Amino acid sequence: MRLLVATYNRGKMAEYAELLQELPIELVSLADLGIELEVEETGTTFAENALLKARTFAEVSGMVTMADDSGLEVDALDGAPGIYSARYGGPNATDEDRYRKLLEEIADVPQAQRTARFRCVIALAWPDGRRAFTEGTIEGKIACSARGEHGFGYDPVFYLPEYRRTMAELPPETKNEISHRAVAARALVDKLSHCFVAGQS
Ligand code: ITT
Repeated sequence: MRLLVATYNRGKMAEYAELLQELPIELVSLADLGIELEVEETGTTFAENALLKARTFAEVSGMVTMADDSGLEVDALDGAPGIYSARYGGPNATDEDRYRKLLEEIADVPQAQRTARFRCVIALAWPDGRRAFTEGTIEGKIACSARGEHGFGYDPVFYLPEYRRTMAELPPETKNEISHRAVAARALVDKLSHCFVAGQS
C-alpha cells in the first residue's frame, strides 16, 4: 500500500517519515507526485480543515491520503491562534515572526497563566470517500523568550515544565515520543494496522 502524506510543511513531513516508519507502507509526498495545489482552509475546526486537505489530495492523486491540521491553543488568548496558527502574523510571516508576535501579545501574562497546548488532528481519506480521524495534544506553557534549534513553528516558545526545556530544545527523538503529532500518529498506525488485518487498502 502507498500512502500520500499531504503537507507542504517540511517539519511535519520529516516527523511523519519517522513516526510512520513502522508501517509496512510506502510514504509518498506531494513533492514526489509533483502536486502543487493550494487548499483554502475554510473549516472552523482542526478536523474540518484536515479533512478538506486529505479529501482534496485524495481526489487529485487517487491515493489513500492523510493530512493534518495542527496548531497552538493559548489559554490566555481564549484558544488563539488555534486553527489560525499558520496564518497568525499575516501571509508573509515566517515561523519566527509568528512566535515573536505571540510573545509580544502575552508579554504581560504571568507565568501561571501562560498555559497552552499543541493540537494535531489527522484526517485519512480514501478515494472512495471513506474517512477516519485521529487526534493528539500535548500540554505546556508559553516561554518568555525563544530557545532551541530543533523542530519548527512555535517549538522554540513551547515550554515543557516536566523536561524544563522548550520543544525546540528537545532532541527530535524525544519530541517524536511525546508530541501532539506523535500521539495522533500512533493512533493512526493502530487504525491502519487494523485495515491491513481486515485486508483493506
Ligand atoms: P500544511 O497545511 O501543508 O500541512 P501548514 O504549516 O500550513 O502546512 P497547518 O495549516 O496545520 O500546516 O498549520 C500548522 C501551524 O501550527 C503552523 O504555523 C505550524 O508551524 C504550527 N505547528 C504545527 N505543529 C507544530 C509543531 O509540532 N511544532 C511547532 N509548531 C507547530
